[in-house]
Amino acid sequence: MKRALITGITGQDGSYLADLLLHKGYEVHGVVRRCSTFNTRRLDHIYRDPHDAGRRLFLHYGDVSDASRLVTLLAKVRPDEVYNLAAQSHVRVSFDEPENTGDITGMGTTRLLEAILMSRPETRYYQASSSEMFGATPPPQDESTPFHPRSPYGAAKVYSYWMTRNYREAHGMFTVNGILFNHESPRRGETFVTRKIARAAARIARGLENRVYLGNLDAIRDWGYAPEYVEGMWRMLQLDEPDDYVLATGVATTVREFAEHCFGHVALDWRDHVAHDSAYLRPSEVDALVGDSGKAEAAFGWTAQTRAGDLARIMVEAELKHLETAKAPLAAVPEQMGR
Ligand code: NAP
Ligand code: G4F
Repeated sequence: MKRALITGITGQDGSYLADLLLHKGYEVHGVVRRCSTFNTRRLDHIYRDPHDAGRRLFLHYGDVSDASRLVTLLAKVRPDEVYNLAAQSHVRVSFDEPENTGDITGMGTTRLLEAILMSRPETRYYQASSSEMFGATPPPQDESTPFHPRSPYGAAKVYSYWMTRNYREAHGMFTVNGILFNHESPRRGETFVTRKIARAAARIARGLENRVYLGNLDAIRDWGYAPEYVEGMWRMLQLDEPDDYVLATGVATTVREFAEHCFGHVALDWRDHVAHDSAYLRPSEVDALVGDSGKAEAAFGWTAQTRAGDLARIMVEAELKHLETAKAPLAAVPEQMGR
């Protein structure tokens, strides 16, 4: 039985990756931050009581800011594959917390790579790199496009990208960068724009609120469906040789068009319900990200299947279902936190 360790297992991608690896018969170990509230909501459906015989999901407290903990964890688990998905992953928040973002999204990678090098260097390593690294460089973007990050988050991911390559070149480790364009799902964090819009469209359709405040509606993103992207992560670690790959749909959609899709799905006109708030603008914006994942298709046959219109439908449907089943509809995300 193969053994995998996932940092960021409680996040959107980590939870889908855990689903996939359990389905493939892996023993899955996840690093969870100690919180005063439960942060394992996205894992509820696969969680098994520690006393159950035969369980294959194991959660361990840890933090990528804590190097000694990563060393003891790697020595204990001795995984075949490590997926480093942990990050302060919100671009707007990275302008408020540049140092913390550098520590977690940047230095966290080095701490983890070093712990692997010390304990079991033959471990295969996946780094969650990002299209945000391309920043100001115009689309289409692929593996040879120069980086020009436009946020502390993007800069931290560029650092992690190069550290991942350096451990490959310097120490001969099997390390890969998956350069993933935006990918979304009903498990997306509530303050990312697709989830924020889908959630608002559903709540407005049910009469729970009337307006959603957004920032830049002109931004262009390449939005895919998260479960397809975690399959791509896994495939990268099954190749004969380590390399770096872009995963994207290749389709450009503006924030405005995504709002049109979501509100259209509940027969509403987005213009009646979307208002502007400059609090959601970034000090420097990434205007357009549209990826070319031809290299991944050629190397391991990966292509994105779901496009923005279908994604909007999936996300709005999930929000409507949630409202039907929730005992009391959850409160709106507080404005100050709703980045
Ligand atoms: P996410 O939902 O924000 O999940 C981030 C995960 O990192 C959460 O499990 C979070 O734990 C964990 N984390 C944060 N700080 C940590 C720390 N100090 N130590 C340990 N764990 C920590 O992000 P996602 O959308 O799943 O993305 C997964 C990865 O891919 C991230 O690295 C992200 O930057 C990158 N990425 C995402 C996209 C995308 O479109 N989704 C595109 C390109 C790259 P809590 O649950 O406790 O907060
Ligand atoms: O949903 P977003 O916050 O995602 P963003 O900034 O593209 O970052 C996501 O994708 C990256 C991959 O390219 C990941 F690496 C990163 O971890 C994260 O998952 O914003 C998308 C666009 C931006 O241009 C933003 O300015 O939507 C625009 N936007 C407009 N109004 C808004 C809002 N974004 C947010 N979060 N909230 C708004 O109200």
